[in-house]
Amino acid sequence: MSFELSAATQEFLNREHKQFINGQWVDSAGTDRIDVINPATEEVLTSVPAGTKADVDNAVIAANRAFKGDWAALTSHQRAKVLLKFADLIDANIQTLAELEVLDNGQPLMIAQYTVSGFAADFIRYYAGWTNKIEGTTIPVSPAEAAPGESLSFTRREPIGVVGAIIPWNAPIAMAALKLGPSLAAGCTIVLKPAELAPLTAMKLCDIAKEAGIPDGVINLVNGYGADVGQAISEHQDIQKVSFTGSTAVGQKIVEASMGNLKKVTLELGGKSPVVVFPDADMEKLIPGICRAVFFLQGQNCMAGTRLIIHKDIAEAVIEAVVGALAFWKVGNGFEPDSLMGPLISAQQRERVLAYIESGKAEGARLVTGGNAVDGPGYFVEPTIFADCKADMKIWQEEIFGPVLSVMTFDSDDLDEIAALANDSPYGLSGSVWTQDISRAHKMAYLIDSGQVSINCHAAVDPAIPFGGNKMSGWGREFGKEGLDPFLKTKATTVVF
Ligand code: TAP
Repeated sequence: MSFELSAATQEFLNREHKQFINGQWVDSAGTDRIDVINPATEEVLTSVPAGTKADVDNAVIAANRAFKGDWAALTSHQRAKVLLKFADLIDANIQTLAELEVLDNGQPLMIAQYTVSGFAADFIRYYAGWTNKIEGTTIPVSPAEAAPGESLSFTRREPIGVVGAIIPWNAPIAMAALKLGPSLAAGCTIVLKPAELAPLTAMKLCDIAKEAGIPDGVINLVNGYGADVGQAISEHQDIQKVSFTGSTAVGQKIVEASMGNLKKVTLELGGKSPVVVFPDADMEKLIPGICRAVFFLQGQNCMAGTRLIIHKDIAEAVIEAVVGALAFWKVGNGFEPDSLMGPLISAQQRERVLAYIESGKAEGARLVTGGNAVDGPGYFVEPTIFADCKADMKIWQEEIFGPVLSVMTFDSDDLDEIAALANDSPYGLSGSVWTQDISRAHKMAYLIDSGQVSINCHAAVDPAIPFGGNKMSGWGREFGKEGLDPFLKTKATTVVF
């Protein structure tokens, strides 16, 4: 496989990577480094500092200064303008950012290009539009014994302060944009910790933000391990809010660590989303839809539709058609033009996924296709489908975060019974319903207990559509206007004339 990296990508890789604090790349207070591995080749691409609490302290000082200083001094129109420039420059750097994402995360180039432009840039642009629309309310009461017409009560929406953002490795640039967009639009400043397994595009975004004119200290990035840097952010007394995307287990640790100053916490956590299919589903939409729902990003996708709950009359035909469609889901290096599935992120993640596959076999599920690691360098795993699953199997209950679809059938018209199957999970992030019967579609969507339900598609995502989880899938919402609210606080003011 030969792919020539752009000069800008090569130049970025050749740099000595540091921490981005107060608008400058600076040395870490610690000396340890973390190798950044290409998951498709297992080669070391570069290394980043294993940051320390002292790095976080320095980043928070810079973020606090900018919060009260240069960032607060901009009008909302000026803030919008600089964010729009940031978005335009993300688009202008699409090739470098996409190449770095493929090298670092493994996803196919075409998907990386879409993520950079169709998601990250558009996400920043969407939130740039909110900067001058953050409004309070007037409240028609007469408090403090004022006569009617002789007082005014109103609210202001103010930025919450310095935000700590902790992100995972599965869609790195998308996750960084997800945190930067609403926090900066609200007027907050940020200390961002990328995942140690995929930090490169978040670092490149810091260069781009500086070029766009975002003042020094508004965006700070501290590389390092979650247990050190992530923990220091979660505990920090001068961070007012943590916005986290990652596993449920780490989300719980962050809640504990945040208690010292009762900082506000938003959590986007795991999922095990149901794909509920009725016999009248449109097969032309359904078959590619199931493949995308589960195999997009190699299944390392919190929204992945990994539990297929399908009427027994069509189950075998649909499974056969999905297996046929996998001919298009070629597994390979993300730079190969026809790859649709790259490697998993790490050897550890591959072992974890393979262990789930073994447990599926041991617990008696029927392996329909896949089930193996792919020979050669790289952490590739075949797209895998298990039929005849039972509700108590690990592959049915637990989030695998890999390319594994588990199938269970139903033989009933009782929507409550089908919904009980769909809701039999500690998670509640996404889900989809496939039918051409509009009443059944809406009733079923209503019954599914998750933050997002799609009808005749899976995981419809747009910057304007609120996204987040019920149950163990999280706290709060991101995206859309609701995604801005956690970065704002309300001040109620009353004046008596
Ligand atoms: P995690 O292990 O939870 O890691 C996420 C981030 O948290 C990483 O930056 C990690 O640092 C950091 N971290 C680890 N320990 C920490 C601690 N004690 N305190 C603070 N931060 C800590 O998740 P992952 O393996 O990267 O990602 C997979 C999980 O994320 C899946 O469960 C998936 O469902 C979920 N996810 C959810 C969503 C949404 S939107 N709901 C989106 C993507 C992924 P290091 O890894 O650098 O050590």
